[in-house]
Amino acid sequence: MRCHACRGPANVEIRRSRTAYCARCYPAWFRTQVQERIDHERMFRRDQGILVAVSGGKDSLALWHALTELGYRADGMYIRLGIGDYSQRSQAKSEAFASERGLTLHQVDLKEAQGFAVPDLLDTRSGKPCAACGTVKRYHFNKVAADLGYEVVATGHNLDDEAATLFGNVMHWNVDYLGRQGPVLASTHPKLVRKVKPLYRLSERETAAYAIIERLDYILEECPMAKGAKSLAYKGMLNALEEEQPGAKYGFLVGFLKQGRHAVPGGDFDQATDLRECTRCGQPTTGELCAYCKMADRGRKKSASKAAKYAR
Ligand code: Q46
Ligand code: ZN
Repeated sequence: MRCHACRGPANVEIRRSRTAYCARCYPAWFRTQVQERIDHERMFRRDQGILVAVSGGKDSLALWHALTELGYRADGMYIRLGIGDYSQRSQAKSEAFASERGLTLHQVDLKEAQGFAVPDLLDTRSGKPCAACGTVKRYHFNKVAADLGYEVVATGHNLDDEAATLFGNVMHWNVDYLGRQGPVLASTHPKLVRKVKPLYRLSERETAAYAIIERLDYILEECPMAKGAKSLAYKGMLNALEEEQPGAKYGFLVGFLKQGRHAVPGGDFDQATDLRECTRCGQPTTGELCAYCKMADRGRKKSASKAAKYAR
């Protein structure tokens, strides 16, 4: 195949659009896709401060790289989740990325600041901490962004992530989540920062190709807690379908966003506005105590009982 831009030999094939690019032209194509989504979905403007949620993986580092190359004012934020060696290695990759480019990386150390780590949050039924970990991440990215005056939090969710989430929500008919799934989550409270996903139409393969061609040094291994997660099974199924029908994932997600979402209650996006402030931490919530504060209590208890066991 020939490169769609320069007609030289191609290196990266985009099967769903039957095009391909060489390694020299590919990064510009990728960044054009990102820019086009930012503009089309009115994610943010050039004069706004963006906080990128960084994990040390290819998606978040590719996003941070693309945004800075496109001239946006984007700082990073990393949460030390306390997941053993994996966390240490992903922290090192995130710090190296920032320092090599002179970028600002904010950090929160969960154990130090909150008295628990993600492995203290295992769910009794699933045996996994992922649902709670998601709450931890959303809470701290939002809080740091709001406290430091950023106008938007950008995450590296790609097409594969979004299609797998959609698949899971359809499988379980999570109508509430379906109504909220999209590339932009508006702010409905002064302490709730706007959330955006500029890579949502780019596949994991396309993001990986960008990271490799741009020589980004990212952590290759997956979080050890992800093993056996339902989302991985959904991704596997969607990949098998994609092999047979190039463009299936894209059609599934984009078709839903264009047509399906509006048919779901709450799908036109004006989220709950009856938010008040958590009596303990002051963050927006619908109840008296926010979900994070309740969960953090459980985490601290678990962490203390583990420490007592070791002391014996
Ligand atoms: S970091 Fe957290 Fe993920 Fe690890 S514990 Fe689960 S949710 S798998 S993206
Ligand atoms: Zn709270």
